[in-house]
Amino acid sequence: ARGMVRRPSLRKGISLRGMPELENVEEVKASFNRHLHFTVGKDRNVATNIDFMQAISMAVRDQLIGKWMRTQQNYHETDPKRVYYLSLEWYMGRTLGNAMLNLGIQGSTEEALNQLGLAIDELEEYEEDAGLGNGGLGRLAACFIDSMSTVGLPAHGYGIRYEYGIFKQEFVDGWQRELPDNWLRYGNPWEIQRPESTQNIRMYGHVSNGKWVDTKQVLAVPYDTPVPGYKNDVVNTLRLWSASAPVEFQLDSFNRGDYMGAVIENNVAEDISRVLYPNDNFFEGKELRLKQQYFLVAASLADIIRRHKTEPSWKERGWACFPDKAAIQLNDTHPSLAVPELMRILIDEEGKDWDESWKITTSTLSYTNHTVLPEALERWPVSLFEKLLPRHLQLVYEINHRHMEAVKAKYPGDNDRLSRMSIIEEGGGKRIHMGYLAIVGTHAVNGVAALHSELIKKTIFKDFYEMYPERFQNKTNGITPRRWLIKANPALTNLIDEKLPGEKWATDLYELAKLKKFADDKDFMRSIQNAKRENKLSVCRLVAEEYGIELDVDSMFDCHVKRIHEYKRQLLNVLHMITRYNEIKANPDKEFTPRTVMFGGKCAPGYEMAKRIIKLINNVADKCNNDPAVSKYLKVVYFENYRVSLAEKIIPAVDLSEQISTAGTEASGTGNMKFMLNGSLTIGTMDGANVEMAEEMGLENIFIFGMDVDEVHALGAKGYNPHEFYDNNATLRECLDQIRDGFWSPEDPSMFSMIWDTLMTRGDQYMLLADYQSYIDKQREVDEVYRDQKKWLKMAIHNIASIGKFNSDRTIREYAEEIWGAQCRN
Ligand code: IMP
Ligand code: B1N
Repeated sequence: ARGMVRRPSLRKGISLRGMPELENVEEVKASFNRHLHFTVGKDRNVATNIDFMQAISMAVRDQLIGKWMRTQQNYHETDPKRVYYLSLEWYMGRTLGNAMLNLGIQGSTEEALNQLGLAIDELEEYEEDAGLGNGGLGRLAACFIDSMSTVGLPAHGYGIRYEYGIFKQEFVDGWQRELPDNWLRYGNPWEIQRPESTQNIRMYGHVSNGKWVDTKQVLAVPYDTPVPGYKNDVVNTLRLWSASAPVEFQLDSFNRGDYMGAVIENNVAEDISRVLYPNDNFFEGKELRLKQQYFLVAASLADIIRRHKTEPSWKERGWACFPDKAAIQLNDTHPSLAVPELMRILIDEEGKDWDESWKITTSTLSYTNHTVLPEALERWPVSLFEKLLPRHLQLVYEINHRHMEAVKAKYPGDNDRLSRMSIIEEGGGKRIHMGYLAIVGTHAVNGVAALHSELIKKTIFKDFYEMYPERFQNKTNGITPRRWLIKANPALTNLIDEKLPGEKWATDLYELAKLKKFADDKDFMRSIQNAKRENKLSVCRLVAEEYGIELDVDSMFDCHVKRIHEYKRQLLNVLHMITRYNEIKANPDKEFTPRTVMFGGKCAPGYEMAKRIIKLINNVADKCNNDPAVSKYLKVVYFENYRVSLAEKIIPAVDLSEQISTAGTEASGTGNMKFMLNGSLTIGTMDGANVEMAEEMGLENIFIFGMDVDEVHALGAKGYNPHEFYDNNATLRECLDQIRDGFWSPEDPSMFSMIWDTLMTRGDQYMLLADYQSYIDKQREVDEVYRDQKKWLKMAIHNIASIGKFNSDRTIREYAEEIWGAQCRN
């Protein structure tokens, strides 16, 4: 019949953790059939694969609902301290596979569908990614909410239900093209609309006699998604707000009798949750973005306060209990309007005085910084603020006034410091520095890796660290081993299960240290090699199907996947590929270690330089892949539309992970950890969490190259001149000249002149040339080790066994203990 999947599953026996239970199999079958019939409204003859996927999703969702209600009811009854994670981005990816895994019903579901002639792993491919994020920051929120449920924290995620997530990337002639991500087109079986919990949000207007009046209204309608912990019966909630126009929205137009016009104008209000801003590590000061931020903050705070007012502790102590019962984490400064908004609620609506309000606000809120890049720091023009949030602007001024008084009292006469520390930046149009506001208005600020947390104390927030040293903390990022190992890599999971029976390691990754004793074990090494090969073969099939390129499964899979950004230095990788190309062409009889260099990643639609870098990679790929003399040693693949679900396929198949940012620029990185967990070796700089990975695995097990942070700063201070490196390095010079002269763009010789200019005439901000030779040398060493598969495998096993620290459960326990004061129940 049409659209039916009849082949047996590719997933060979899902190990012990997913053993089908007969009872459950029957229940899943019945539930699937019921949903197909009654919810989807189709029978087997006309149902499509999307219908099947939706029916099985609802059957799985049903199994979550009871646990979900019991969890929430239990929170209500026991009234524990709750954690609220506010984020403009939630990069969740797909939900079905993860839900089955965490419920422990993978095996039963697979078996049930198998008996119905359907393959679960194929149906899973029909689910759209929830792409409500750009990259690391949004995916971190997703890993964190998985971990918060798994460690048993009473936690709630809050975000925006964007109608369009991160754009779909296509290549046209090697250039990136952006297409809208209409992820809700077929409906979303995982969300439940809660119109009864709608919040009314106000904006614009003005302040008169201390009152915020003449405001425009917009409704925030919540949609809840259940977030199950790993086999612990806990189900927390991710609540995403959708904008909707109230009846009064266009009252003027209605009154004028312009009914049609008024209804059509509703779009303006509903635009607030239309689309995710596609910037990573970049601040774009657009009014609509500020509206999104306020919309999230206002709706979430109102909902949080509404909830606490129904709790028993409130009846006894009122607002005094609030900081004891709620911890609100701000994911970067994007939701930092929470500071003035909570102050507004307390002062204007609850009638509290300033001091009490300030105490409640600062002791409830805390802030995570994710970047030191100046172009990413949010500095909103006061004029925009004044227009959209006039009352909040007054409050920010008052906060700054009191803050300035405190600075004066601590540093009498130090006027330089005073002006440096002002939340309001003067000169060239006043701006509000949201980072400073977030530090002043919270009790804790943390960086996301040890190096990064030290850097913010020494650079962007130095004055604030000197004034409030006790507020500054580190919380090294982590990743969830459920999605990134057990779900993504069943082959490796099975091997670990054989050595470490039981469920312990799935939540305590430190358990994997016990694998160290097998790093020399011949059988285990062979099994690990076979698992990697199996995963590589899957990617070979994918690449053959999608791009018609035949890959050599035994070549080294060298992989650079992340957002395209100059600081991440994809260009440095390109220089390595070109160097290789030139070397192969110059030495036709020489043998090389075969490599497949893989790229993946989107760039912001307006980022010109990044767009050229993408085109350059695609041109290099074409030339290498179509030259038989080169392609036997060097193939290049640029995966289109890299996203969470594609990462789950690629990462388990990789031999070498590229983590090559200029030291001091990548706050943490989390992709680095995903590769390490999946048995790739890393070539990288001493940046972000790479530093701690090197510490955990030992410098002998990672390929570290290039300048460290101190050297980068020293070179910058002394005056960096890329020409010195160009003049003194013939192979480097050849690569750069080729880029300048059109060797890589015969269709338009000046196509990449912008890249040349950036490096050679505009100062090479990220110091690629300074790290070039060190990188090339280290890549040679990588080749050598790869030829010694025994050594390679030993290192890979040792790396996997050293992953413990990078479990996001560990990160979340530290937040709970050291920032939130909340109890983990598991
Ligand atoms: P919320 O946390 O207020 O959004 O409510 C979520 C869930 O908590 C509800 O669906 C109930 O399970 C439970 N709950 C909240 N308030 C009450 C109450 O007053 N009585 C009983 N259960 C409640
Ligand atoms: O946050 C990740 C880190 O692992 C990465 O190193 C870091 O680059 C990333 C503005 C950002 N920092 N800042 C952003 C995203 C969107 C936006 O509009 C900034 N993303 C990061 C998790 O800690």
